[in-house]
Amino acid sequence: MTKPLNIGLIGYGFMGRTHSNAYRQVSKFFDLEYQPVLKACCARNEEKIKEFAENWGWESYETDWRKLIARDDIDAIDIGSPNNTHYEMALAAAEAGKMILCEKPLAMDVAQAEAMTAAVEKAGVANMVWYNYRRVPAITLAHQLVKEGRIGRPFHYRATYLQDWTIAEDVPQGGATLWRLDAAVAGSGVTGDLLAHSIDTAIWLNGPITSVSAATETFVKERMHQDTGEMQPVSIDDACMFLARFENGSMGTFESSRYARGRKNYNTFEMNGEDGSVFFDLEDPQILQFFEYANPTTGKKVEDHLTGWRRIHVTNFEHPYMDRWWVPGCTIGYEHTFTNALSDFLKGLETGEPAQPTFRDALQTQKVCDAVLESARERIWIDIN
Ligand code: 4PW
Repeated sequence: MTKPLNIGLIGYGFMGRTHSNAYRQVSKFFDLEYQPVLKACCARNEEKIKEFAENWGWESYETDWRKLIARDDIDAIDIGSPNNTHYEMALAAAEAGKMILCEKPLAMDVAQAEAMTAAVEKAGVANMVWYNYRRVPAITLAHQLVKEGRIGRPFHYRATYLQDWTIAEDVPQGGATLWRLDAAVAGSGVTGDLLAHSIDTAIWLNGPITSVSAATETFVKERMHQDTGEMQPVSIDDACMFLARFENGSMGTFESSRYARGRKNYNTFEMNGEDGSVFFDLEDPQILQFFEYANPTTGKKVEDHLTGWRRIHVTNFEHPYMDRWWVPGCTIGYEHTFTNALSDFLKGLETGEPAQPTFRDALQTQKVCDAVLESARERIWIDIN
């Protein structure tokens, strides 16, 4: 027996589109008890949200998010609007007893993230944060291999997240489309926008981060505001690098920039353990590279003529999520990571085993982000509890 789950989506930008696509696709590919219904979407600009609703097949729209949350016919609120709106909306949605799916990063800072986590836990509502890259099948496979103990005791974790779209000085900041460059709306620059993904993946694969030492840089000091046309100081971090220590004794390096010419969405990680290593690069998304310190036939721990890095094409039915999509060898893409995440959330409602990352998991990522920014400001190591 299937159960409808009425969704109310806030936001119609990039993430509004990825989420809408997931709601439309998920029941067609996954066997689920809960079936999302695209009940209503919401944004302040009526012309834009009406067009968005028609394009994606939302049954109705609202221009006031409080009205959306108050509607009796909405079961779950999806917060896909800019970062500075998450806090107020999540608190109101939890208060109204709605399930919440929230875009990353969870909040502007740890204080907000803590209050949001307390609110959903007090209300007892299902919650998840859209750290979608966990649902790239190759990354999920890396998680599986690490948890199976195949790389042994971890020593190193190395992550990079590079883009190049803000190099030109005449890229404006702020406004509806460039709020990621405005710290008052985004909370931070690459730390919250890009490294938050790397941190989420790192914690998932390698456990808690206990201390960090960071440096940030803002290369272009002033930009024109998109709405007012006025030149204003740039307050975000354009680039951030940090060292990390993990609870399990391993060490990490993280680097992110929007000034890495030629890099568009270069999200990589490598993890080196006593018995093996894994490497992933989002520019080659269907591949997981795996090095096993063992003879592949006998399993004996030796390096011999058969030892070497394997490029695993993560496109078989045996691989995470892939039995739900096409046939072996046929790849899936960026948008599928959101559909995979949504299927996990809906499965979680069915089984009572909440899909991760929950708000509580994302709070931990927020703690690392805040510690990174503080460390860069103060030029000291910061411990994370
Ligand atoms: O969350 C991130 C965004 O804000 C993304 O995963 C990539 O970088 C794509 O857009 C930005």
